[in-house]
Amino acid sequence: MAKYQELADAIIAGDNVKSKEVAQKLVDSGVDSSDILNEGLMPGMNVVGKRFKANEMYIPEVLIAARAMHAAMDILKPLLTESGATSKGTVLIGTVAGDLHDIGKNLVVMMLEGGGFNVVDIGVDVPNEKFVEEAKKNDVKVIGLSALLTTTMPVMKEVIDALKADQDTKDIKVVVGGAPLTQEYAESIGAAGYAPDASTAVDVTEELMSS
Ligand code: B1M
Repeated sequence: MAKYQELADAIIAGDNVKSKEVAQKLVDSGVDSSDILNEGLMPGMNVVGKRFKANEMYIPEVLIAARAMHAAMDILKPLLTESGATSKGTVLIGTVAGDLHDIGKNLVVMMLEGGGFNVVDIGVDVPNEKFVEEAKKNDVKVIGLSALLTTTMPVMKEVIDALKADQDTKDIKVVVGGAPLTQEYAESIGAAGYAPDASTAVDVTEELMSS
């Protein structure tokens, strides 16, 4: 029987053919889809996150690992939905208005998905009111904002203020990230969390979801 470690290793190695094959073998041998997710896929992406943080893996390798994760997820997703397995919660994420940078945001999305969250990615250059609208449409507990420009950092505060001003979204926690940001800046604009990298974004989101 295929093993969880084999799946984790395929993801770390970025082998999308192998990750799909191992996930399928595990499913065929009767292993529960959430166990495959929790014991194979997530540990694999955890290692990727840690190595990326430690500069032992670089962006292209992380993207290739994410592709392998998605290949395995293609097998698991229908089964997870069927079995009613719940994710760790829904995160809405986007790059703020005026900002087109999305490489970092996409890494955060991949790590969050690999970490077991349901992610609604609304793209780049997102108007402030769209964050509020989408938060209402989806059952969102945490919102992630990304900004790479010093000129778009202040837009994050506008989004946070707009969420706080609306009765339906005022309690949603916001986590912010992007190269020019700091913990101090995040605090000064009223964000509930700050993550300097994609791996920390998963940890911070987990904390905010459970708080
Ligand atoms: Co632009 N750009 N860019 N750019 N660009 C920077 C950011 C810049 C620092 C380059 C420079 O001048 N040295 C500079 C900003 C200067 C400033 O604001 N002070 C800059 C500029 C000026 C511009 C333009 C204005 C250039 C122009 O047109 N004159 C223009 C603006 C367009 C716009 O957004 N309106 C522009 C355009 C572009 C491209 C389109 C060409 C391209 C973006 C392509 C894309 O994203 N699809 C681009 C790129 C690639 C860069 C650099 C080179 C790389 C950014 C990147 O992807 N880094 C960048 C210079 C640099 O950083 N060396 C630069 C890799 C990525 C993995 O890191 O995004 O930091 P990062 O994400 C990290 C963390 O920050 C964190 O996790 C990620 C993974 O660890 N993180 C989060 C990010 N978001 C998070 C959200 C979270 C949590 C963590 O929670 C939700």
